[in-house]
Amino acid sequence: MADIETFKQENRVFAPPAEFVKNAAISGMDAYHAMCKEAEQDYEGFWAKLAKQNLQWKQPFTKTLNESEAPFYKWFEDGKINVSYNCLDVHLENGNADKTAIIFESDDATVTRVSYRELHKKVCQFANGLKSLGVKKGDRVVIYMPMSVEGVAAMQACARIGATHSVVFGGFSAKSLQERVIDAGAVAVLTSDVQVRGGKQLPLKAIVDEALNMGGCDTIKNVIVYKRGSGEINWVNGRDLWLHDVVAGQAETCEPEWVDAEHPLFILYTSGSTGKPKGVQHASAGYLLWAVLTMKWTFDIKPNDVYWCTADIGWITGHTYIAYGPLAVGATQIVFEGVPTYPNAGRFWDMVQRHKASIFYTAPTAIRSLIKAADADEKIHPKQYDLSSLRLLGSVGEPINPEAWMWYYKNVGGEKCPVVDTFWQTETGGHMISPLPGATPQVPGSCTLPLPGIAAAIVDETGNDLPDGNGGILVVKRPWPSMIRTIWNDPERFKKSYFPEELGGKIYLAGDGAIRNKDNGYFTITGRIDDVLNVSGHRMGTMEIESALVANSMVAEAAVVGKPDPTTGESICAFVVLKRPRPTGDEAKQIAKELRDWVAKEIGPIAKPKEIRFGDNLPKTRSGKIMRRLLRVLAKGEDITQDVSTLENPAILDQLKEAQ
Ligand code: 6R9
Repeated sequence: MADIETFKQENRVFAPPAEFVKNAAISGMDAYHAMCKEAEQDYEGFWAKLAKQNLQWKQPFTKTLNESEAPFYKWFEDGKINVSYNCLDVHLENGNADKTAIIFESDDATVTRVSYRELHKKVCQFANGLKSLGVKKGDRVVIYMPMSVEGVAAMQACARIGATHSVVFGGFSAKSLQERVIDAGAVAVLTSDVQVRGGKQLPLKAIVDEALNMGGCDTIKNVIVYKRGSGEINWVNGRDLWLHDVVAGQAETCEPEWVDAEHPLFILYTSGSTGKPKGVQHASAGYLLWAVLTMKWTFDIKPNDVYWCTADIGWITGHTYIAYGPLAVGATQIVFEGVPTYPNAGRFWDMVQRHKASIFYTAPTAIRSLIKAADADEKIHPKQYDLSSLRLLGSVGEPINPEAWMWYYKNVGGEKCPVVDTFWQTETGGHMISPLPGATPQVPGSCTLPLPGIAAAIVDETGNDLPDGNGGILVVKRPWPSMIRTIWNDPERFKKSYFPEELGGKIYLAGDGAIRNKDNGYFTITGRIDDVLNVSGHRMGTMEIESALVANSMVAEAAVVGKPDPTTGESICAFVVLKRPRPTGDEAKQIAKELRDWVAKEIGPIAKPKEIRFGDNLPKTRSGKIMRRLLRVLAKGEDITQDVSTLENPAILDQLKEAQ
């Protein structure tokens, strides 16, 4: 897809429209620089002021930042707060009770509107129901639910009673779910009978049953099931309860549980460079503060906006920019159950048109697949729809190639909407590097500049600053309120992964490479520097997939690498050595299919290798290390030009050259 024009255009600059600048929360670059300066001059004062202005505290904090146990930083630690109170009750008190909080559109396009008053009631009843089952502050609750008002309410209900939620994306397998339940020591699973996507009902409760039957999940007392579908499901008496029964007759108000600012709001598992997913732990107040500020700064949210983030609540984007941020600022948002291609690939544009969405936030992989679809079928091209309600576009999850950026800007935004390319991570809690729509001139493919208060920098392997124009390691030099607090159950891994000694132990290592432009200081993310892949904006560890493959009794050895893919960004390519002789032809095809299905069962369909190549061995150094660098070249279909003299078995490269 990328053509040479793309690269010629990379110096194109798109200034925000004057009208946008005039009304923006942060208006013009001078305002941006002034805020950065304020943060630099009095870092704690900057954050303290914002935390007082933007959050409602039960008990105000007196200490802003505690660095005494760095890198276990604490923010606003003696303050008391409740996140759900800040997302719901505040709007009932300020006259916005009847404002629409959620416009829910189901897979089959049934639309339900829920006001702040109604959502508050739903959350309170849900919270009271959880309490009636004995769920209390500090307990962990796993949420394995589809995109739904109930899914958002489940997260808010946990926050209301001080239970720490761990949302597991509905695409993860029983095995992945079981591992997360065990690691978190959860007391309950909130799920639904099915999820509906693209006209099909897919089981969810059955996967929960399978996970809990695998053993080790003894901490689970209840499974609460939201009824979404129509069919019969398996039922475990005494453990399983319908959500409608749990909430029936519950009081419509629920006094929030006031928790310490640092109380863990949630755990969200994400992939790292080793086999085991990391339970990223976030705090309450600091996380919420950044969710609110970035809604205001990056999304320039206004009372009349119709905001739409297309992420799933199973990912961090769905946490910060669906379940918490938009509610905390009292916005009206669209929550969508379905997929972008059903009933056809014009679904997003049709929905923007029908609901008059004004802010639209999606992933480059979705944009690229919709470009393809629009090229193939004029009828679902964005130009066929009235998208004039849009005023701001956003991108998240992976680098957006300039060509996709330009298409988005022109065809969706009508060349009048700023595009905010937001760089951030599960661990950062919210946006880190992004244009401000009413200030920053945008350059396609660059996430531009750090947000005020975010000390992003580019360093070498020993932590020294690199001059602009040099590619290096992306770090953040000062703690910020919404940063990861620890890895659940594994503080040592937290230190090693994010605050490595090689970099001095106090600066945050993002895990991405980046380069800063010499002229304007703009950042461009060059991709992960560890063994983490990004497939359709989903993070996956190569080691995780390798462990799944070798867990199959046929497999002796496996190495997984990423291969550039025009639609999904990267695709998964696995090199596999079987215990039996190397298969070819139909046998190879058959075994490759079996292994793909195996990985889907072990981790989830999103982790299925697109390509599997079999060899008698893998390219290894004399000390036995697999040379993944060479495998990446082979996966791309390129010839190896590197020195292979340290390779023990160079002949193997020919065998692995081609896909079977
Ligand atoms: C929010 C989210 C994080 C990784 C991150 C990076 C990539 C995200 C990006 C981007 C370039 C952007 N990434 N946004 N790369 N430009 N605007 O996606 O969190 O799932 O934890 O993934 O995604 O590689 O390190 P998460």
